[in-house]
Amino acid sequence: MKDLILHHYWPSPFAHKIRLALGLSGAVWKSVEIPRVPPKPLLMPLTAGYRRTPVLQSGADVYCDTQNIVRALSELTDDRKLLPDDRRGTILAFTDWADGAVFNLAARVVLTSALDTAPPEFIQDRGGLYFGPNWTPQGLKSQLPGVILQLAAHLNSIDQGLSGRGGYVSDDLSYADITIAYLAWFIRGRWDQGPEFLQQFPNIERIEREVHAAAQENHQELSAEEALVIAERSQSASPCGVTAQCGVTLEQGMRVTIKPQAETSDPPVIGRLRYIDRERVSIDHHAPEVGDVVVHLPIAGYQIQSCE
Ligand SMILES: N[C@@H](CCC(=O)N[C@@H](CS)C(=O)NCC(=O)O)C(=O)O
Repeated sequence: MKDLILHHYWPSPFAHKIRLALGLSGAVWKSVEIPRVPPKPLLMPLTAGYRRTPVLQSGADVYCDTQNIVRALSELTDDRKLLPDDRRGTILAFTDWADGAVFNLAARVVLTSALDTAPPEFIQDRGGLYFGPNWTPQGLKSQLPGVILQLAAHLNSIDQGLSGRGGYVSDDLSYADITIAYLAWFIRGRWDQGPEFLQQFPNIERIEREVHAAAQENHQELSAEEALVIAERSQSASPCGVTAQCGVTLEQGMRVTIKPQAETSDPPVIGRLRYIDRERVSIDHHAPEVGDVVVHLPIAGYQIQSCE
């Protein structure tokens, strides 16, 4: 297996999810630190425009979005612990909801409480990513009590789902539990009332402790420049082909743009369509710094459009 290279920064909650996943599967990985806000000049050549954190690189294959990264990780390491075959669909549906609805509420709480202290460019950037173009600081502040209530309602249902079982979908810890653990880690660490708020959810706190205790720490530092050289010297292992699907007219080789389905300020990812299955879309991308690479994104949650 090629080296697993994680492009991330340490305070990122989504990156923490993947660090926990790497830790639970016992993988050795390389850490490349990237900036918290654009520009990200040593990441963009790899990602064809994808700017979010984290990104997982394996040679000349570049995996964007944590749902996609976890699926790739389980394939690359041939380890089914995170996504056991008989629970895979349930876990992916749960984590999709948690990363969307629940994370968004947690991000609102964290960002609202940081409005007067965090650097303005950080607030501006994250507001556009998570709340669309029309958000205002006053709007966030006046909605805060209702947002906390919604967050507590969702966490309460997760907490109830955990009673009487070791993990969320079975007695063994899986990617579902990692998702619960990263949300708790984010709320605890970035909101001053987070530790007190979480005490209402003892099962979530237990999962947070157990996942962190089970995750092994096994990384080495790598420079962003070295990561680009590794991509340049590698060849993608990605398959080609666009599986026919009812009503879909996209074809291999078409130039496409890929953007999150939600209204966000994310720039589009642009490239030539290489591969599509039920879950993943892959595009060919070329940049002088890395030569030819293949960028992989999930299909669920992203809009793929021909731009020929
Ligand atoms: N759906 C994405 C969301 C990732 C995400 O929003 N990550 C945050 C950091 S926790 C981010 O990208 N923030 C902006 C940035 O890092 O430039 C995933 O699952 O990977």
